[in-house]
Amino acid sequence: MGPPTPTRRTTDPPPPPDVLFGDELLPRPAQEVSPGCHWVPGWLTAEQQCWLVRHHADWAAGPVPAHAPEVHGGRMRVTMVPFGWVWTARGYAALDPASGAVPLPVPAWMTRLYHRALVATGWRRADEDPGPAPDAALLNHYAPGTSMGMHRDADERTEDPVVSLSVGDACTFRFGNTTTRTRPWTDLRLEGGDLVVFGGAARRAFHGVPAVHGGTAPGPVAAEQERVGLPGRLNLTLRVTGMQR
Ligand SMILES: O=C(O)CCC(=O)C(=O)O
Repeated sequence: MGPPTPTRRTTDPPPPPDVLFGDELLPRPAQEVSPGCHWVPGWLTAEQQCWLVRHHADWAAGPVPAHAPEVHGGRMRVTMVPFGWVWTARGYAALDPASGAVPLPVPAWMTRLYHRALVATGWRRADEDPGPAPDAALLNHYAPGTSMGMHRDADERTEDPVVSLSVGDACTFRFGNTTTRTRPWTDLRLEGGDLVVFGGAARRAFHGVPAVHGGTAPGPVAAEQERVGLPGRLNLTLRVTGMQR
């Protein structure tokens, strides 16, 4: 379910061979990258991505404003908008330590996306109880040239899978192993619209984003990003923390 292939008129000049035989025209089947890590290319439509881009500024304004958290004395390069719980390097907090504000609740549409993503990747059947709702979401913005180091999602008290959605520019997503930040790992090129879900044996695997590839967003999404002044990549992650209030 990728962006539509542009139709050519017979009077158009033939495309150059690098376009005619471009890698982007190869199908990208869903795959299990490593046991428990599932990748579904093109899961979000361009329209859904545009909607997320359009609303980013509303969420980024607060109550907990978009911010780059401090980790080990340094500032992350990615800005985050939290929903449900505020992620900090010391774990999840009910209030934003900087502003004292309570984050927005996780909206119903994110819960629906979480449950649909688990069905799409085989973690649940469509006809069974959908399981717990995500109670923490992070909307990350990667400006062009930014990255995220290798880390693992270890602050949640449950083993429920993490759902991760890409919007806008493509990135290199590095999915590693559960014991070290180093190899073995697999580098995936995630395009805008791709879904990754990791749970089970992959739930605590190290992962990161070493590169965002500027100017690669699907056409209509790039146009919306330009319109609202939000170049780069968005990533929405949905998690079940197991935290009690
Ligand atoms: O941007 C991504 O694809 C991954 C984000 C991530 O690793 C995180 O939020 O923990």
